[in-house]
Amino acid sequence: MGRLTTLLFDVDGTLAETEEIHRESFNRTFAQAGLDWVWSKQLYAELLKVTGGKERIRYFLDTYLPDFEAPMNIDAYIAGLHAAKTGIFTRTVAAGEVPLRPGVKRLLEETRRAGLRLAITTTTTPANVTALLHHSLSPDAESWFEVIGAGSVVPAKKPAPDIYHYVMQQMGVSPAECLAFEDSANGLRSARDAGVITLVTVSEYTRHDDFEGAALVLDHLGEPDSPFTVVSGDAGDSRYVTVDLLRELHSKCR
Ligand code: XBP
Ligand code: MG
Repeated sequence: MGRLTTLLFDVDGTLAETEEIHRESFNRTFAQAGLDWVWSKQLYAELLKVTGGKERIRYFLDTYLPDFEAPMNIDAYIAGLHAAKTGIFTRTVAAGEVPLRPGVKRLLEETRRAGLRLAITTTTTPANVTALLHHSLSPDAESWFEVIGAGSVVPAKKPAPDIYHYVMQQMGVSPAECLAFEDSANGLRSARDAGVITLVTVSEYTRHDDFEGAALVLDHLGEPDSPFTVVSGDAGDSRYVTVDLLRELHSKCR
């Protein structure tokens, strides 16, 4: 049985409720490009089943606008739209408009004091991670994470386990010594298929996902004055996530 040494954090929906900012960034990009595409909340909830912004645009076109003719090679066109969208998203984050979810900063600071190793395992574009860590967590926060596994650094995005395999390989750790934090069924599947125990905090677009296989499902990580609600699993007498709770969860699930 491995002792818990390493925590692996998803970004969108886990560190912060970012998907509405992504959706607005996509829509502003489409408008600036002279396109009449508008992704409503309802449509975006369906499109979120496809991870990766470029893959999501491609799925949208294939599914809803199969006759769309791009003014250039379609992959280059999508890449151009996505680069513009990333610029809008990172500028929004840099303006300080994206708060971290409850308990995230408190728990990260506690895990660092406890000597646990930290990494990021996300589908999102690296520039988005840099902006969020710098502007919403701390100017030096990128250095808190030994590896930032993000975007197209792996061939297959979540729910494939590639990003978890990549980050654990870069850190030289085994799945048995890790615990993952996720918010979606895609993310949970990715972590579980990589053999990693996973704690889920549901987010605004994922609260109705199937979280079978999660060690614990909460509404958020909690604060001393703002306890979490257990959606499924057993958190004992804990009312907010601490290093002790993570260690209990890890030893119980190995
Ligand atoms: C969530 C995603 C990302 C974001 C959009 O990533 O699937 O695609 O929705 O970001 P995770 P990009 O939950 O793994 O952090 O447009 O940069 O992909
Ligand atoms: Mg996520």
